[in-house]
Amino acid sequence: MPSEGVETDLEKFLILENDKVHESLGRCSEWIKNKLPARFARPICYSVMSQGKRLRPILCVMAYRISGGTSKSAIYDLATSIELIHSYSLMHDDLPCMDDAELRRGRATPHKIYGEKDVLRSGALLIPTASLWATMALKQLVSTDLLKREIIMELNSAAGASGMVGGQYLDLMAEGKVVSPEVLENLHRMKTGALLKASVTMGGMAANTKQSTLNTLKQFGHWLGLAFQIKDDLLDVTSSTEELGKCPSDRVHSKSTYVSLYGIEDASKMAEEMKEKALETLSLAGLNDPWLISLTEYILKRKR
Ligand code: GRG
Repeated sequence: MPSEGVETDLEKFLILENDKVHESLGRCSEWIKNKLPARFARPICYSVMSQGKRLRPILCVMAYRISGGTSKSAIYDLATSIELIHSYSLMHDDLPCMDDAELRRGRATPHKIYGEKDVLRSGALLIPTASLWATMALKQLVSTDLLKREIIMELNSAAGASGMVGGQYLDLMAEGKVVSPEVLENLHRMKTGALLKASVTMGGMAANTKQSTLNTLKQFGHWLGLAFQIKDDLLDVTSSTEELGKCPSDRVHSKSTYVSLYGIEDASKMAEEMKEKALETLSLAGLNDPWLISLTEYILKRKR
C-alpha cells in the first residue's frame, strides 16, 4: 500500500510491475523468435521490448487484484496480450502511410530501421499472437470455456472496428478538418479509450468478479480513457520531443484535438473532470484501492 511518499511509492510500484510485464513480453518475444525468420521477428522484438509505460497491462493486473483475483502469475501473460495489441498499433501508427513518425519511446521508429514492408507485415502478426498469448494465459486463470471466450472477445472488440482500429480510421478521415466535440470524443473513446477500458475489464473478468464490479471497472475505464487521451493531447503541445520521446505532433497532421478545440486551459480542466469522474466511480462502488487511485492521479501528472 502507498505510505507517506505516495508518488515515490507509486514509482517503485510501477517499476516492479513494469519488470513483470517486461518478463512476460520477453518470453513472448523468444516464442516469436523461435517460430519466425529473423526478418519478421526482429521488428517485433524491437518494438515490443522498447521502454513503454506499460499502463494497459498494469491496469489489467491491478483490476484483477482489486476484483479478488489470487495472484496467479499467468495474469501477467493475459495483461501482456493487451500490450501486444498496443505495440502493433504503435508500429503501424508510425508508418509513412499513417503518422510517418521518426521517433517513438525515445528511439527510431521500427520502419526507420527495418523498413516499411517488414514492419507492416510483422506488426500484423502481433494481432493473432495477442489472442494466442491470452488464450494460453486463460488456461491457467479461468475454468469455464464461456468466460475464456468472453475475455478473448473483449480484447478483440476493443482492438477492432468498434474500438481502436475504428477510432484510428475516424482519426485519419478527420485529418485537416475541424470536427465537432461529439465526434472528437467518440473518436478518442474508440481509438484510445477502448483498449484502456478493456484492460481493466479483462482484469476483472479474469478474476471472475461479479457483474456490478465489472460495470464499475468499465465505467472507470471509460473516464480514465478519456482523461488519458486529453492529457496526451496536452502533452503534445506542452512537452518537447525530447521529453515525450516521440514525434511528430498532432499539429503536423492538422488533427483536431482537445487542445485545438478547447484550448490548453479548458482541455486541462476537462481532463481533471474526467479523472475525478473515474475516481468517483471507484469510490461509489467502494473500490478504493490506493494503488489504482494513485495511478489514476499519475495519468494526469505524467510528463510523457
Ligand atoms: C488499419 C485504420 C487502421 C488502423 C490500424 C494503427 C492503428 C491500427 C491504431 C492506432 C491506435 C493508436 C496509436 C492510438 C494512440 C494511443 C495512444 C495515446 C498511444 C500512446 O500510449 P502510451 O502513452 O504509450 O501508453 P507508451 O509508449 O507508454 O506505451
